[in-house]
Amino acid sequence: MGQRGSKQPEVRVLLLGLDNAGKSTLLYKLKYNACVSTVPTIGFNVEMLEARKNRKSIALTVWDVGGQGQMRQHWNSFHQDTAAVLFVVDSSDRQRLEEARRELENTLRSDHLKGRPLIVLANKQDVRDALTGTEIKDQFNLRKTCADRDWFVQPCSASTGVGVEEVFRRVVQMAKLPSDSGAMTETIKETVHYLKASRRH
Ligand SMILES: Nc1nc2c(ncn2[C@@H]2O[C@H](COP(=O)(O)OP(=O)(O)OP(=O)(O)O)[C@@H](O)[C@H]2O)c(=O)[nH]1
Ligand SMILES: [Mg+2]
Repeated sequence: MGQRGSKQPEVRVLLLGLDNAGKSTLLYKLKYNACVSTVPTIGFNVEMLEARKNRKSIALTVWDVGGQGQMRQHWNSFHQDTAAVLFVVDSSDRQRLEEARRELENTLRSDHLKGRPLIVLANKQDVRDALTGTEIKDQFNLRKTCADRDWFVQPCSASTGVGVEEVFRRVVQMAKLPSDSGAMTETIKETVHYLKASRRH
């Protein structure tokens, strides 16, 4: 999290979840209100969204990190200075729900994410027989796992846009504003440096 030259606070939001959950589709729906056709993300996508919080203009930097198996080991290099975590779940994929629960629990163990708000997005609600937000909340045992942080489950469809506006409002409402102005720039530099270095090997 940091501060830009215009003194507009920057708030870093992390989009995580298994591959195929719909993270990139959601990112572009939030940014362009368009249904963009995606390919699996190798690395990350990042977009800046403008918002208002406490009567101030803020910049939400949304980091969408690839969810495939080999990408998950890099998730922790994105944790630092995160103001809120958005964990996207494919609600129509009952078979991978347990895998998603495990990855979420691993993520929440990170020291960098201690006390950070969590929004679980029960995505793909347009698919017939998708699990509801309440079913996902219960299966993830969020009341217990998230006793030490603010959390919320938002049903949505990144494809149709249903619930996406609510996602945006929740993030702005729950994300903590930055306190350390230099940290965000340093984190971006470190992350880009790290990814460039790992591509060379
Ligand atoms: N029906 C439906 N399909 C969706 C929805 N959101 C995403 N999809 C589809 O799910 C597939 C995967 O979407 P992505 O956004 O690429 O998934 P991702 O989470 O970014 O995947 P990785 O980059 O591999 O981690 C695409 O075919 C999307 O069109 C949704 O709300 N409903
Ligand atoms: Mg993606």
